[in-house]
Amino acid sequence: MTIAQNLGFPRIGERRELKKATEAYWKGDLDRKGLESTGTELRQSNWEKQKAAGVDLIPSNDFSYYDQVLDMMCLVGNIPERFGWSGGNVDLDTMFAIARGIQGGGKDAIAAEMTKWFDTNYHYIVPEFTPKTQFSLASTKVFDEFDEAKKLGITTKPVLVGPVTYLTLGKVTEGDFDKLSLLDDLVGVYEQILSKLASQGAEWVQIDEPVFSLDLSKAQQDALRAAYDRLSKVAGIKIMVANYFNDLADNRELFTSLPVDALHLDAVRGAEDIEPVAARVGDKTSLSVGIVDGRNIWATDLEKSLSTLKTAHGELGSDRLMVGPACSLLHSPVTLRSEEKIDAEFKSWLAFAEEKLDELVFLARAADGQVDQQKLASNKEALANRAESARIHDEAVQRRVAGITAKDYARGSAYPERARKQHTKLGLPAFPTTTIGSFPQTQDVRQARAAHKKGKMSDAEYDAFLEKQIQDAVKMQEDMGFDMLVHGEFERNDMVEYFGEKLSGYAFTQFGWVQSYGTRYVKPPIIYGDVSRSEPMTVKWSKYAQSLTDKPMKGMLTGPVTMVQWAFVRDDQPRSETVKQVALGIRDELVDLEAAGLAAIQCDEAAFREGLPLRRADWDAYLDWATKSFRLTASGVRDETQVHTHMCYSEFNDIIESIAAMDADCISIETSRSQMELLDSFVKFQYPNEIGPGVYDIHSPRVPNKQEMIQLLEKARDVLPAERIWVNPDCGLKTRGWAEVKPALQHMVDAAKELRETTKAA
Ligand code: 39S
Ligand code: ZN
Repeated sequence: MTIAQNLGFPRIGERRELKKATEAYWKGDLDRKGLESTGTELRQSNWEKQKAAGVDLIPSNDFSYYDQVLDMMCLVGNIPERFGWSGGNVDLDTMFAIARGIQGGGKDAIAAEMTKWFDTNYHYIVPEFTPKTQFSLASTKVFDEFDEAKKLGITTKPVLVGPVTYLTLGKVTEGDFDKLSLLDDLVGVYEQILSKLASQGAEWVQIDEPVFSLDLSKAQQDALRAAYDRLSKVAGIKIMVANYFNDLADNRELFTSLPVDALHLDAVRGAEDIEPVAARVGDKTSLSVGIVDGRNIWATDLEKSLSTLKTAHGELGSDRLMVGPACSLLHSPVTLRSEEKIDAEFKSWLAFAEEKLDELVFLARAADGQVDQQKLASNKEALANRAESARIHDEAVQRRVAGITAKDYARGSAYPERARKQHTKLGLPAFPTTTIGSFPQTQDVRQARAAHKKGKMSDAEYDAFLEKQIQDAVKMQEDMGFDMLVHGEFERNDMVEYFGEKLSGYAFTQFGWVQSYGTRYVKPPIIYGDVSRSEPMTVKWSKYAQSLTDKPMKGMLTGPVTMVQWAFVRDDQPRSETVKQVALGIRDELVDLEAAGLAAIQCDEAAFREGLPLRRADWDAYLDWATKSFRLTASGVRDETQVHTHMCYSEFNDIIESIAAMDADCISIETSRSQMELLDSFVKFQYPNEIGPGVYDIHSPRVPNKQEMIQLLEKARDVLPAERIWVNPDCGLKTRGWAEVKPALQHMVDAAKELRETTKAA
C-alpha cells in the first residue's frame, strides 16, 4: 500500500493557543503545568486530526515550545556555558533562557542568536560550538512525545534535525576549528536516541537533512556518508532521510546512495528529481515524494500530481512509495475551516495544513488505484475556474507592466547630484539621527485596532486614537532632538499585511497565522491576482505627522521584494512578474508621498537577502529582478526626494554589488550586535551612498548607554566618510516597550551630538 505520510504539522494551534499560553507563562500568569497541558492538548489534537484524515505515518517531536533546532540543542546537551547548565535533563526554563536571554536572579546571559531557516520567514536558534563542546543525551522530550502518542494508539514517526544539518547551521563561537570535527561525537548521541526510540517501539524515525538543498562541500558530503553509514547500523528502527526546500541538483547521487530505509524529496521544487531518484534508489529503499506544497496555500493539482506519482509507482510499486508534503506543514496556516470572510469560490482554490492532509491521503490512495472521483472532479473544476477567473486578470495592470521602459528603472540623476540637492533641501547636521520607522506596538495600540476591527470603535474614534499616538511620538522625537522623524506606524498590524490589505490582487485571512519565531507569528497575505493600488495607502498618516513638525518626516513603505517574499504568492506566473506589479503600486505611493510634502521616504527590504536562492547558480537571476524591482519602485520621485531602505539580520558580503545597484540614497542595516563587523563589506566595497549602521540592538530589552554607542559610531567614522553616516537603531522598535526605548533613543541622540563635536574638533 502506498503510504500517506506527513513531515510535520503546525504546532501553534487554530487560535494561536501556544502563543497565548507561552506568553502567559513568561509573564507569570500561567504556571508550568498550565503551559504543559496546552502543549499536551495541541499535540493530541494534531495527531488525532492527522489520524482522522487517514494519514498513515504521523510525525511526533514536530511540536516545540519555541523552535525545533533549539530542541535539538537540548536533546544533545549542547547548552552554551553561560546558561549555567550542569548536566542532567535540560529543563524548560533553561530552554527559554537560551532563546530569550536571562537577566536577574543572579543570572545574566544573552540569548543565542536567531537566524532564518533556509529561505523561509521562520527563524531558528543558532547552536554554538566551542573547543569544549561535548554532546550527551540531555532531554526526554522526543521519547516522552512518542509514548504520549502511543498511549493514544498512534505509533508516530519521531522527527529529528539531522546531524550534518545541525552542525552546518550552528556556529563556532570560540576558538578556530572545523565544526564537522564534532560529527563523530554527535552521531554517537544520535545512535543512543535511535536505539532508545527502537526500544520504545518506534518503527520509523525521520531525520531532516535539508542541507541537501544547498551547495555541499566535499567535507559535508563525507560527513553525510559517514553519519548515515553509522546510523543505518542501529538495529530495530527504520531511517527516513528528508530533504526539502530545493531540488537535489549535484547532490542527487549522494542522496540516493545513502544506506537508509527511505528517502524524502521535495517534488514541488525538484519535480525533475522524481524519475531519476526512483530509478536509482536501492530495492529496499522507499521513496517519499513530497508533492503537496508545504509553503504555499494553493490547492494541489490532483490530476497532474497523480500522473507524476504513477511514474514513481511504476518504478517502485506500492510497497516502496510514500506521498508527503514537500516540507513540514509548519510553514502553512492551520485550517481553512475557520475563515469566514473568504468566499466559497476562493476557498476552493486553497489548501491550508488540514486541507493538505486530505490531498496527501487522496493521492496515496489514488496512486494505488482507489481514486475518489468526486474529489478529483471538484479539484479539476476549482483549478479551471481559478485559471479563467476575472478576479485574477487585470488587463490594465498587464499593459502597464508591458510598457515599462529602461528609464523607469533609473532616478533622474546619479547619487552625487541627488545628494547635493537633498542636503540643500533637508539641511541636516552631520551624523543625522533617525529611527527605522516603527515604535512600540503596545497592548493599547493592539486593543484599539482589534476594537475597531470588530466594530466596537468607530472610524472617527480610531482615527482620533491614532492621531494622539502620532502627536505623542512626534513630540517625543522633537524633545529628544531627532533630525529626521517618523510617525511610528501605530496604524499597522504588520509591515506586509497592512499593505496587502490595501492593494488589489491581495487577499487576507482572519486566522492564517504562521510561526515566524518563538511566540511571534505572521499572517501572510495571499497574492492571487494582478496587483494594483487604487488609492493612497499611507499618505494620510505621513501627511498628518508632517503637519505637526518643521523637522523632516520620513514616509514609511515596504519594498516590493519583501511584499512578495512574505506573502503567499501566486503560482501561475513567475515571482519576477508578480514583483513588477507590486513595485508599480508602491512606486505610485512614493510619488503621492512626495506630492504630499514628504522629503524622505523609506522603503524597507527586510526580506531581500532571505529571498536569495539556496544555491549560487540561481543567485544572478534573482538578484537581477530583485534589484530592478526596487529601482522601479524608487525611481518615480524627483532627485530632491531622499529614498532610504532598510535591511535587517543581514550579511552583505556576497551581495554588496546588488545592494549598491539598488541605488537607495541611504541604507540602514543591523550592525550593533556584531560590533560593526557587518559594516566590513560596505567598507571594502566602498559603498557609494549613505549608510546608517545600527547602534542600538533592538532584539534585547537592554538599554545601551551613550558611551557604547559613541564607540560604535567612532568605529564607523574610522572607516566611512563622516558625511555619509547616519545614526539609527538596528531595526524597528515594534516588539519593544517604551520603558527601554525612551532612554535608549535619548542616549542615541546624545551620542550623535557628542560625535559631531569631537569630529569638528578633530
Ligand atoms: N515578517 C513579517 N511579515 N513582518 C515582520 O515584521 C517580520 N519581522 C522579522 C522577520 N519576518 C517578518 C521578525 N519576525 C512579529 C512577527 C514576526 C516577526 C517579528 C515580530 C510580531 O510581532 N507578530 C505579532 C505577534 O505574533 C503579530 C502582529 C500582528 O499582526 O504577536 N498583530 C495584529 C495587530 O496588531 C493582531 C494582534 C493581535 O493579536 O493588529 N490581536 C489580538 C487578537 O486578534 C487582539 C488585541 C489584543 O487584545 O491584544 O486576538
Ligand atoms: Zn529591520
